[in-house]
Amino acid sequence: APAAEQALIDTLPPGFRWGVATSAYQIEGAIDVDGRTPSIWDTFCKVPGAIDNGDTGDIACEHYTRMPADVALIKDLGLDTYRFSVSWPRVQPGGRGGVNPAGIAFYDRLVDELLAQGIDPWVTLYHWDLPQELEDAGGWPVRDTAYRFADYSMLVFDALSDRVDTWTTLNEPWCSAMLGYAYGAHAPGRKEYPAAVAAVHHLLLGHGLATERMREAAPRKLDIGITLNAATAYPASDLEPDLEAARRADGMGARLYLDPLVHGHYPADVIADLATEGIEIPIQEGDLATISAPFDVLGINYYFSQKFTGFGENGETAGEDGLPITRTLPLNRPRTAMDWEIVPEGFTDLLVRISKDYPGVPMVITENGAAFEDTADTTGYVADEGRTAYFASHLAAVASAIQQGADIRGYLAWSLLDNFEWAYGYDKRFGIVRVDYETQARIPKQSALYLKEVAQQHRSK
Ligand code: GBH
Repeated sequence: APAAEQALIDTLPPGFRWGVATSAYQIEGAIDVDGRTPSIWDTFCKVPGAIDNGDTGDIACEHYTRMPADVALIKDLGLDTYRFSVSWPRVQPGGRGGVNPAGIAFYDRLVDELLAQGIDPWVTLYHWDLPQELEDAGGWPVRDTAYRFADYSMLVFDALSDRVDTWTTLNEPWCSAMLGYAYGAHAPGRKEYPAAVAAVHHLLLGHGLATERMREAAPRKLDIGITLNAATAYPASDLEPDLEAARRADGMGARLYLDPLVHGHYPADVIADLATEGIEIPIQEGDLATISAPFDVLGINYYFSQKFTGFGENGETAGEDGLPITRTLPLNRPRTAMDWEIVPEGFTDLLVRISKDYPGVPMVITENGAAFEDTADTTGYVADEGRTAYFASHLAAVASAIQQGADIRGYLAWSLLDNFEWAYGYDKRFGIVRVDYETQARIPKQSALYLKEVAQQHRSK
């Protein structure tokens, strides 16, 4: 890493956690074995045009059968934490009723394998694979789904909490709600904005219900939390419409989640914005107390930040619908293969800001990483300088935030393996380990060795 970045990385505090993350549908494959039923992603992948190249998670990285070797890989990389998600339709087919012994057995073996290798297991209960039967009953826009989620969570908790210390309820509820129900880019592919806002509330309610029940049943002190995707929304200028656009983007992207979780109320400005569109959050009595149940760790997934303007192309400040314009403008930075701009200082700004506005909430970076068009040499080695540089600059950004007072306890890279990148299919590679999809061979990239070294150096200090 450049000297200035390395100097910052050297200041990361003792006890800082190093790891990698994955999610079930993106790596497991084996979609129809051991009693698993379809999730909304199995269904969505069959919709023509929904996924680039017509890709599906049917086979993915075959992690379901290759799990022990994948755990050995994490061990070889010298990382101390592995964050994985549990597939709801494996553990509780159809989303209701008792546990499916064959389904939970996989995670039982995974946890044992991790512990045997000295790796700390970190469970995410929901990384977007809702059982299709629950979507058929209305999905997240329907209140009952929150209760179904809490019941499912307890099935997993009862099976694994004797060995797992760290629990995340939801991964990025913004994505589940907005990409899934407003923009239609993710499963279930609906485009119904009011339903998406209801989904936000029911996801948060599900988080709160599950948190309360897990806390109650916890056999010892455990870390329970939620993971949010967040970014810094920079205004394009100090002009009122630009400031307003950044406020709205930050409101819908971050505060709509953080405020109820930490402060126990939805942000008044966002409620007012929604009201102008005739949308009301379906809050019932007691919901906000449940949603703001104390939690131990806030997971932050960061990829990039954006600049916002409230002006349209012709200087207008309202769209044809009469609503204010919120539009992104380029920051003119280098981009990853996702076309996402590389904005490490947006990471620092985000973390410092969260630590000020939501004090007393310890954070862990539960995902950070980048897709690049990796090329392998004749030996298969992948010299992914772009990704390696991305990790270095973003680790330095985390260290800088800590210097400025943010309480950040660890860093988990996204992702262990190249995998099924949702609507982009297998074309976009986020892995620190290359997957050859013909042979399923795993080939560590340069960035994996970089992370191994940084973690080693840090521990030896
Ligand atoms: C994560 O989502 C996922 O948790 C993970 O499964 C996935 O593989 C990984 O990222 C890589 O994509 O301009 O409207 O898109 C991150 C998804 C992408 C959500 C950027 C916020 C910015 C808002 N994030 N997005 S938008």
